[in-house]
Amino acid sequence: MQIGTTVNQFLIEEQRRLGGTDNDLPALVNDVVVACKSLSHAISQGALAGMLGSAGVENVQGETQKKLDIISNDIMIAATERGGYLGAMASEEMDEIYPIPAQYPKGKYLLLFDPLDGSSNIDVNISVGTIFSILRCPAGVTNPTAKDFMQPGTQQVCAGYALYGPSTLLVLTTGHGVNCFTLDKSIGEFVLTQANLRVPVDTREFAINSSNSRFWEKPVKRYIDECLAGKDGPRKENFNMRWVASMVAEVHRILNRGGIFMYPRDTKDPTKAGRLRLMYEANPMSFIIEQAGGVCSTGRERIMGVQPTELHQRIAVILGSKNEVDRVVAYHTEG
Ligand code: AFP
Repeated sequence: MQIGTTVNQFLIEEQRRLGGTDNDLPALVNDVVVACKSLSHAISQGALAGMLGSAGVENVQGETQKKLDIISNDIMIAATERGGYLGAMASEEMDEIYPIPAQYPKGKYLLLFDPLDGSSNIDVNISVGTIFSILRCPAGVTNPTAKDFMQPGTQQVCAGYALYGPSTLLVLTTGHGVNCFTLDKSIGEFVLTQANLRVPVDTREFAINSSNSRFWEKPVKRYIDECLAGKDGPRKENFNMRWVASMVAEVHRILNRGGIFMYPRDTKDPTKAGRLRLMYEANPMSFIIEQAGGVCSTGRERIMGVQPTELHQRIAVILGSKNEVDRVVAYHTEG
């Protein structure tokens, strides 16, 4: 019987191929993978296990937490806090960083995650995901604080997401390309199903929440209006639109067939630089998209080049097929 390449085998073989000797990173990713397998089961139970609905409390973002937001956060912590690979972790669902408890060994990595992205979809059975990013603890730091997490996206050593859809997928990069694994429930392992994913440089499909159009800045409005004008407009092409309201699902679609995803800065709340969070949404997704040949920008600068100042800071996100993102950036430059 042929068993595919598991995530752990893939990472160990990648280390061997690259001459790496760090077995902690594959082991840490394996702990994250265990959390994603557990989450996949919990999410698939839905109402049967009383998993749906609101938890009746708000998170640091001021958003009402779903029961599964809290459960998924707890699962990720429980799966990763004991391994000895982390100095601390940070989550969309926790105000402050989570230092590794004294009873467990500490390690050289920092883990950041959005444990349940797209959770507003969970009660209506639409795909959701988990996004994670791994940074190194700064040299000599044994008790990391929030300031040790303030590293630009270019410092990530690994990023990935799990997509809980018709099948459960894990997409991963360690800086050497992007690979996709599918959960084979008959053996309880994610096995390699797509190697070296590449984002097509061109697309005729955009993803944006158009209900915000009255708040958009001029360059974004110009780009979308041109797409909507179709063959009779300046683009001389018809465009399609998608909006799932789960970033993980949008990014996965773009990885597979191209596209441009936009959650730009807008005037809806001038105090916010955007809706999405830099550290555990924009940066890991940017690492993945860039590793697959795509482009990720705020419209004015490369997302992974942004120096973070706060753990939960928000940022504008325009990512996907190179030629379309470049066009939107050019429109921002033109003003
Ligand atoms: P939730 O996790 O609160 O559902 O937000 C999902 C998300 O962060 C991202 O995954 C979506 O692309 C985006 O927000 C959807 O935002 P809108 O609800 O404004 O469309």
